[in-house]
Amino acid sequence: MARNIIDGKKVAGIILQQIHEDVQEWVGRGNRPPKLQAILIGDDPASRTYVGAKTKACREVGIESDTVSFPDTISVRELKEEIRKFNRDDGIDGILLQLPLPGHLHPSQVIETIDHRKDVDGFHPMNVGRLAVGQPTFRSCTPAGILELFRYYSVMTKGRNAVVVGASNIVGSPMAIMLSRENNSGKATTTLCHKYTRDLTQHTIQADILIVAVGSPKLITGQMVKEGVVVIDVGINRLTDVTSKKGYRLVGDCDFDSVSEKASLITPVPGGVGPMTVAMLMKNTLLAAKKSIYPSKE
Ligand code: BQF
Repeated sequence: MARNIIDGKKVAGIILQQIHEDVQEWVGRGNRPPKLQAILIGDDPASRTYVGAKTKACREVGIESDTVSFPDTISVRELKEEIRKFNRDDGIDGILLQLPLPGHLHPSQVIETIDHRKDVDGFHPMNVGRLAVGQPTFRSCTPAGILELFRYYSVMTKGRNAVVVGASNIVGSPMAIMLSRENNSGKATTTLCHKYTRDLTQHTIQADILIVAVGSPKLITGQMVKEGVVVIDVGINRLTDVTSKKGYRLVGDCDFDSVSEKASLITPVPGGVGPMTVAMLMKNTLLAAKKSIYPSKE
């Protein structure tokens, strides 16, 4: 790999190896293996791929997993009832509701049904709220994985200008919280840009650290960033490509060629942030099994 390219696959592998050892130790002390319950709704091929990647990671680290699939015609009531069964099941530590949901199911309404102690995605308002006030919590996997990459590559965030583009509940918003907070966190001067931001370049050009999670291919070009910037590209966009065997190729939200010329570090797509997201889900599932965030009352 070129010297300025972040190898997310490698770092995720190191983290998964550590989690595997931690799981073995946990089981060696007489505990049952952690278990992740995945819920897949509809037949979106990308969603199926993501669930497959997660259950494969589970196998690699010794976490048990089960996947239930429901048709995209399932009602809110039925889905909530299924989730409540998993909430009550003591053999399940973490519940993964694969997103996006079909249009008639509102994610926030369904996510609130998940027991916050099993919310290994970190999307429940209880966990987001605890993140915002600096309490221990299940952290959203993608932003948590990005902080791990900073740790591995010794990217200092304290006092620096971090610019996040995209304000989703999954990535941008929790990323901005993690970067901006003072305690056990990023300590960065943080700007959160979104679709109403006027003159995006005015903000991105100031960034020491730029995180882009929009879903818009090549939104960020070399002219929009300054020399030496650290760029984290969260976008995964499928572009039609008849010359590739799958019929498409993946590109990020950055124009890699022009941005990488100026960046001191940059994540590729694929092989950048994606594998870290999956690794952090494994970490959260182990934390759930150990009841590390929410100790059970005796
Ligand atoms: C890689 C996701 C958009 C919408 C819903 C490895 C993943 C992706 C890429 C992965 C993602 C993206 C996930 C790579 C989970 C990350 O090698 O580059 C792993 O499995 N992800 C998801 O569950 O839902 C999404 C992106």
